[in-house]
Amino acid sequence: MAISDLWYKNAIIYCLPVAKYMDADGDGIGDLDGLARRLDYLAGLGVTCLWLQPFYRSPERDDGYDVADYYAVNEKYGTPGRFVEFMNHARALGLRVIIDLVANHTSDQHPWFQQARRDRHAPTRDWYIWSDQRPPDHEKGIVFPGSQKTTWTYDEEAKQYYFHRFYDFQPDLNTLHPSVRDEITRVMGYWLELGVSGFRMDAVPFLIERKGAGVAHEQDFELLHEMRHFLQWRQGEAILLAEANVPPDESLKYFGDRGDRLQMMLNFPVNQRLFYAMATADLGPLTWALRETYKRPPEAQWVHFLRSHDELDLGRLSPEERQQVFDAFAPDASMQLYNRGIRRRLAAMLGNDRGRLELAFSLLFSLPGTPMMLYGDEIGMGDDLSLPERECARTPMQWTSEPHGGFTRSDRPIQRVIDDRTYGYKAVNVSDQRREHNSLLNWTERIIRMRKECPEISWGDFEVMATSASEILALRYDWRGASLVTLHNFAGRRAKVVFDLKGPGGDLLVDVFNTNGDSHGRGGRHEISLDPYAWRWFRVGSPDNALHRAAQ
Ligand code: TEU
Repeated sequence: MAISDLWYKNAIIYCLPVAKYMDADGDGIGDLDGLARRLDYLAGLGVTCLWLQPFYRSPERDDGYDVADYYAVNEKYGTPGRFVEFMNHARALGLRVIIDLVANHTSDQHPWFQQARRDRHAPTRDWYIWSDQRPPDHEKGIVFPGSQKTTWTYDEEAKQYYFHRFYDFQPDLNTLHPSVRDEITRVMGYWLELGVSGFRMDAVPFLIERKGAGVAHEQDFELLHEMRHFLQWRQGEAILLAEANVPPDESLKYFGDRGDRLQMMLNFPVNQRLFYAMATADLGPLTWALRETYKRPPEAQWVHFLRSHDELDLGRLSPEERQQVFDAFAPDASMQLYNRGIRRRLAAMLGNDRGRLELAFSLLFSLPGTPMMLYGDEIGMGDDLSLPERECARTPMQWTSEPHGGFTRSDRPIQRVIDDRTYGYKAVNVSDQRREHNSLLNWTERIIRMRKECPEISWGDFEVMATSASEILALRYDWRGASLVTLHNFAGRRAKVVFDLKGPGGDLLVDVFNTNGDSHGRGGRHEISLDPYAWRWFRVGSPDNALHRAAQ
């Protein structure tokens, strides 16, 4: 396969909510036309794939993850015609677009549910999960503790309880029902026809679950194969990216042993241990997660991320480990969420410390896989903890120092633009950072540019190297005859690392970002000192990989 065949392996993904990105029509709400005006910015940053969060018709009680019509563009954001124009513009710039597929549940306002609740004999009644009695375990498996009390709620109209894994206004679909499966593929087919390159699949472990009162735990992984098969038949280049927060040993079931299910998964095992490592400089759990997620079918790919639009879920750390991350990055209870996570933005967690932010981003762009960024992190946006739950990290994008951060010309933005002294739009915005050579934004643009030229990272084999320093993560990547080494010092003090590099060219390490950073090591033995939180990327044996790449 050529790099361009499996485009997703060397992609730079950027996730954004249309409503918060850019308002073109002046009603205070971001829209597709506004986003279209920002596509040159995104292409210039080096992004190659946008992930659009739900923009469908919805009562928006869960930021659009409560879909009322899978085929309709939310009127506030635009029309189907505007969507096609936006897609056309994106395509012209070489940007791919993937969209959220929220198939585990609908909004309770979806006509399927409205019809189902009114009539026991309605064709859609069995598309949802009902019970005459409230199951005794109705308080188990709640996803949003504190905001959600049960997973079974009584519906007056239906005269039965219905099952909802998430909020009570999100009734679960019975995804084992053949008609529901048909509907899901129909929705996929519709958006593929409009040019999307695939889907971020919401809540996959729940999607494939057998649901119902008293049923034993069982998952139907065949559904993932069916969806992949359909997808590839309709559009060969399209991909499925799973949101599945599962332990590493379960991930192969989502990829499929032979890579015949989902191409990509968000790497939750690495994500939470990465934050633990940044909090403590103890690299044990992170190294474990990297090694545990090493094995995967050749076409499968992990997606790494720092923050997403949801809370930073630390649910799979031990209670002691989790507490250490809380102590370091979210000491106040108001910064924590659902007893398991952190709801802050990255810059705020890292105390707006440029050195630590660069360390985090350098890791994002060099962990073996495909990086995914959250909108606004490229300029170091902060959060507004006065907003409820996850809303605090979903504030409007800060474009300029003009009123409302240049997000809208309306006086009533959909949400207040952050305006505090450190993270407010006057201090943190795109246009100022464009003018400042060493801004976080310009730095990010440069590191993305380098990342794209290092397919060793995304395509190669990798190894967590054994070194003399426990606080430094040393990774080696080998691909088609070219090799790369990265070092990251997680500690707030200077540290020295010694390691042996085997293979051709091992005597010379060329620092790809810094003319004074090369290391010469006789017999492949290198001794390198790193400042607090410093990081380095080295090509092995040569400043360039093109000459040394084996032909394919
Ligand atoms: O999240 C699904 C989901 O399972 C997450 O809430 C997960 O439990 C959490 O991140 C911890 O890993 C998706 C969306 O990302 C979220 O915004 C929605 O609220 C949710 O689905 C319901 O649709």
